[in-house]
Amino acid sequence: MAFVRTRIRGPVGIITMDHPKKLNALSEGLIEGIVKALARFKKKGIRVVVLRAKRGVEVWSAGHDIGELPKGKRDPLGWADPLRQLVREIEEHPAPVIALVEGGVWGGACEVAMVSDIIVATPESTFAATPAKLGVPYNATGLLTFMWTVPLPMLKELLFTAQPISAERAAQLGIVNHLVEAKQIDRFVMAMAEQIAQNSPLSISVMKEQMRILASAHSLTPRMFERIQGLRRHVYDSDDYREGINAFLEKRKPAYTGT
Ligand code: LCV
Repeated sequence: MAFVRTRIRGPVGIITMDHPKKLNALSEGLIEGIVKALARFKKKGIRVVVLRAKRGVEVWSAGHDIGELPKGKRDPLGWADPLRQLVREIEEHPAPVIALVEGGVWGGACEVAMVSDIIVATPESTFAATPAKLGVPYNATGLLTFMWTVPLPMLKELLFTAQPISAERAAQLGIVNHLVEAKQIDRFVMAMAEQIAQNSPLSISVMKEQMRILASAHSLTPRMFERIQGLRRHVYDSDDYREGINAFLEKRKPAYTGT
């Protein structure tokens, strides 16, 4: 599988993102590798999945591959976008997914870590939610993932500043389950995975699916949904949306005009 390596250790399946050239940006190819690994693990009855990067990386994942974002006039985070598919695959995967985080987690990769069932991170890790920095209108289910994980005032600070927060702060907020030193994190995560694997996989998978259904139970009327889509379209049709992407690709700071 391109950009992804997998390993099975007893009841635990390990997926390692491995595209250093692009800092594990969530490109279509890297996401395809993760999705295929999850499908293989499901077939094999794997009881816990660990999603990680290679040891010692500075960046766990740089988030959505910015070069793959549409250049405007199309929803950048629509249903079929690979990032949206990946988030759904993780939340619907029958086995718990533990995100073993080391390094910087950016943009959509924050959502990938937060939609995972458990996050174990090294103290040096950081988390940055970046739609505002790029001028991107994040999508409704994506914001819900964040809202389930981060207290609203803190989520607004994360989203509006687009600045990284430390794993320590994330742990204080309950976003990160455990902070573990880099030299112990492998052993810690494997011990937790093996502990979970000893419990009833049926009970666990059904509780995971129940919590997903209950958390996403919202009385959103068609009128509300259309308003959300209209607001988002105003953004991805804007000059600012194109400016955010072009500025990144041209390696310069964006100059937003609010138009
Ligand atoms: C493609 C990349 C990327 C990348 N895509 O190394 O959440 S939303 O709505 O924003 C959503 C749409 C989303 O997730 O958008 C992406 C959000 N991600 C970010 O804003 C992070 C963008 N990357 C960076 O800020 C820097 O790369 C960090 C700080 C992660 C690392 O900086 P550093 O100086 O160590 P470079 O920037 O030089 O990156 C190394 C190579 O990886 C590419 C980048 O273009 C460069 O490629 P070249 O060597 O060909 O120049 N790269 C980094 N991030 N998200 N490509």
